[in-house]
Amino acid sequence: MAGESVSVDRTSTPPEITFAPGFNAAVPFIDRHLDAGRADKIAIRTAAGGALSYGELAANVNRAGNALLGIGMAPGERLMMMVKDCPEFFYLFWGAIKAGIVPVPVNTLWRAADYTYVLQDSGCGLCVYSPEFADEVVPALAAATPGPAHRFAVDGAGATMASLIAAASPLLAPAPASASDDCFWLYSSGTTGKPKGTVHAHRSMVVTSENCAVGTLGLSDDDICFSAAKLFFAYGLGNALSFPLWLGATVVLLPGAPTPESVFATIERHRPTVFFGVPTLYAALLKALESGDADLSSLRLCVSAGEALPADIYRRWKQRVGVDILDGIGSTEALHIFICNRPDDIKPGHSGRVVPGYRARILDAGGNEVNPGDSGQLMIAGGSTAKYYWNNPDKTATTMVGDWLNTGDTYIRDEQGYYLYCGRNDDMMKVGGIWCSPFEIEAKLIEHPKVLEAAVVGRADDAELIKPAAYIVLNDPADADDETATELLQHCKQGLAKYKYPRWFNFVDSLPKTATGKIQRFKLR
Ligand code: 3UK
Repeated sequence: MAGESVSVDRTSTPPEITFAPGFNAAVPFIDRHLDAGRADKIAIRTAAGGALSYGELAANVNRAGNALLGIGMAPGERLMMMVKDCPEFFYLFWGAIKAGIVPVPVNTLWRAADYTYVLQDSGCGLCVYSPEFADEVVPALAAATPGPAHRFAVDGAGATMASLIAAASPLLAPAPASASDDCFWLYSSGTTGKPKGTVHAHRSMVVTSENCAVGTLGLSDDDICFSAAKLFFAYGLGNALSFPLWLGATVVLLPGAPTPESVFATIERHRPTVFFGVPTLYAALLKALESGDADLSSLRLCVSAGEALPADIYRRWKQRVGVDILDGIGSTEALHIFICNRPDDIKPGHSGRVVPGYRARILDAGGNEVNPGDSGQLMIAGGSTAKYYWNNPDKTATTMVGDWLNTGDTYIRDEQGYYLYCGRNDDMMKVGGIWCSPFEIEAKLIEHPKVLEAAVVGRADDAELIKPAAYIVLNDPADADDETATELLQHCKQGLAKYKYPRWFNFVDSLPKTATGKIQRFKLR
């Protein structure tokens, strides 16, 4: 069946992917496994102990698709999902796609005002939410004008999505689509401005799975994947939903917040082979390992994305856990990682090299490609980039330029082709007329044993000139004094260019972050 819908020739690099006319992404990700003899293989395990086979998954995807059509959803209409990491997320997401409906998973940590905005912006016909999020979603549904015609909790009392799914037929033919048709949206989590509905085609998940999961990370159907990054995030959606289902592997779902306790308990119980996290979480896990122990022996590979992984965290993890963390940069617009370290090719403190299947260019202010060693704007191109931003032709025009996607990141490529992250373009500082990367200073601060996390932003001094200011979370808050500030200053002056040392040290309890763990430097400015 999959052979008919999409074929992949892996004898070339990048692999050649050919989509058949009528291609619907649900066919190779869900239905193919029945033909491939995986009906009884476990597709999904839940942290609490549930297990679901590929056969059951396929039947429930069909039921969900039929339930959505039964409610009156029409092909092309949007389904807004505020759903935690659970099997129903899979049923709804894939059931919608199979029925030609467009799922739009959104951040489950948002507040009512954010939901009101996306309910209106998307013009969705149905909103489905986990009851845990009702306090924020229900008021948003009341406030949205116009709001969706239909709304259901996933489960709980009364008529729920779960009861509609259970009552629906397990047979559903895929809606004919094409590789370039709209398939699903994700709202990109910008640090400024309103979130933008980022529209992905049916081909996108096939391309990220082949380029990243198969071609770069080397995952296979033997792997058990566990992503601390949630499914609503493009990173989590790849790690835990598209990659395992492309490979015929198994995914472990943790519905709640990823804390060191819950992450370690899940790894010990389900013994995943691959773990996906963000740098902040790796730092917290390392801190927890200082005073406790955890059996992480099942892991063969760890992956980090979302923000740059400091070399110090990479080294400490490698030393303590004995496993590499592969850092890679991805984005909602590219859907997943497009520059990445590889199991046999790691440059700590760097994002790695371009993932086969993507092209990258670093441009100066005049739009010309810079020389190796010089910084500029990173542009990327490849088969998984978003088609457009919903309702936002201006942002579409400035971000998606022909085949190229403007990442908004400043990068340096060295002679060997390794990419070094230098910050968001909007976070870069000019200090004494020279570009200065907050990330470089943060990485230096994090090396200091007293520092847990650090964020650096530009602040104007008495002369109204921008200088770096540091916000620091200490491992031990009792260390917050002038003596520590002096120690950190000395530490920064060793090894950093003179203009780069922070002029102010602010000790704080926590740093403002997006739901996906990115430091919101603009909040500190
Ligand atoms: C930054 C990184 C340095 C960078 C994402 C993996 O993060 C993801 O998507 P978002 O749309 O943010 C994209 C922006 O985040 N970034 C991400 N990874 C790194 N910076 N090193 C990294 N390793 O500014 C980028 O433009 O939230 C990550 C897979 C899918 C994703 N959507």
